[in-house]
Amino acid sequence: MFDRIKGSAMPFVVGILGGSRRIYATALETDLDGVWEKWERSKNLVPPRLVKSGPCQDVVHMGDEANIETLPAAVWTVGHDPGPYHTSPFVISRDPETRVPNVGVYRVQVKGPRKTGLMIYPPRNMNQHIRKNESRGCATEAAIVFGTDPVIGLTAVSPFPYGVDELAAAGGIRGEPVDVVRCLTVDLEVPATAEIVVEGKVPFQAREQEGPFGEYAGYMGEGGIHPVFEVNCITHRRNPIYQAFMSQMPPSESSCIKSFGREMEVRRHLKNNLGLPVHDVCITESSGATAMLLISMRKQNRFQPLKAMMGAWSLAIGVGKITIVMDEDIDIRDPFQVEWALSFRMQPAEDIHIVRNTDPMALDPSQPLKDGKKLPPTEQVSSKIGIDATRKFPYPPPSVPPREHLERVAANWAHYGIREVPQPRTET
Ligand SMILES: Cc1cc2nc3c(=O)[nH]c(=O)nc-3n(C[C@H](O)[C@H](O)[C@H](O)COP(=O)(O)O)c2cc1C
Ligand SMILES: [Mn+2]
Repeated sequence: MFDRIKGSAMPFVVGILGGSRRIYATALETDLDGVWEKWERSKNLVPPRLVKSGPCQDVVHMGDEANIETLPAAVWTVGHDPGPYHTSPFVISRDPETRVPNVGVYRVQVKGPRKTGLMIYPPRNMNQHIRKNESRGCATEAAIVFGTDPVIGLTAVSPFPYGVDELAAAGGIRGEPVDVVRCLTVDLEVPATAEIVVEGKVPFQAREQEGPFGEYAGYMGEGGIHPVFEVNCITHRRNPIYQAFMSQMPPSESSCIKSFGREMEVRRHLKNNLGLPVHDVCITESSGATAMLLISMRKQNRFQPLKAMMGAWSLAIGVGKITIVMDEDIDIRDPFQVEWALSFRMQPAEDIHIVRNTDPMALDPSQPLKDGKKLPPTEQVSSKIGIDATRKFPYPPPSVPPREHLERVAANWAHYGIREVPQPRTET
């Protein structure tokens, strides 16, 4: 938390939801092993509860008084970004037909005191609201919320199916409804205890250049044509705290959050839908939580490693440009062990599968050029590599002393007069 920000009275916090895997677990009020179970609770939707008033509306700035430039948004990639961005906006909007709300994180580029960009990828849920509204010539009302109960932030960055209200999913994780208050100028409800709420709309067909922005892959992205948002009013707590996500070059808060969510999605699909004996799934942060997918399994036959790769590739999330399947004794979160498995359980001529004509990863700068020019995302084609680094037949015993010996030595370490006591490696 930074509490002396030049040009703003508000303190600025960053890294509070995904500064590390431990922080992420803490945000869900559990430990690393409890994260999966907490997320499973998000399936029991608990609709929000409407209350009369809330601290998020203690202070109200209407019309020209509502200046979004007073919020302490940062310039993240100095020298490359055109200006400040809000990286942790929980954007709430509503389906005009079903009235079901949605919460998503879509970055907000500050463009003026009452005008911002809203970078929404085509498959995102809010796009459907905009499309439906614009088919009737209407604007799309939205509320941009900063600083909430952590479970709301974590559901807002997770892709629930269209039609699921992320606030109801957050209620499921919490085990009690999220209290919401009505907005003052738009037909929406926002979490009553939020720090800051910016109400406004995407005017009918308002689109403009958005970006460039320092992207998840660790390179600048050019941006593109995206919706524009106009501010009606800003409400906030009496002494609000402003929240941002650290993104850009991995590892980052963004890569931590994404890897957790995507690992759980791949694991759920491989285990629950395909019945594969998967032990662990890791999507590395160095790959922007996208490119490198590691799977360990206690395989029951020689076909399952390839099935696991294909199962993961068939998901819409586009992960695993490089996918490696290993036996369950390998700790796939330890790069040393992964390289050991690749070195001695894999034959390049036999165990590597290259699949062509697959969907590309967004913003992958290695995407091939055509006639020296970058192709637009819709015309890009990529490929995938899958490596089966599981043992194909019985192996000799590993060249390590018995585990009891190692544990006895570790337990006696201090007794030998050596001060630092290392943790014994219990994996073989
Ligand atoms: C730190 C962070 C920043 C993100 N920024 C954007 C963004 O600018 N635009 C976007 O379309 N998705 C972005 N996402 C992904 C969406 O938030 C995510 O897909 C979410 O599920 C969207 O909500 P929806 O499924 O209700 O559309 C970001 C995710 C994270 C973790
Ligand atoms: Mn959604």
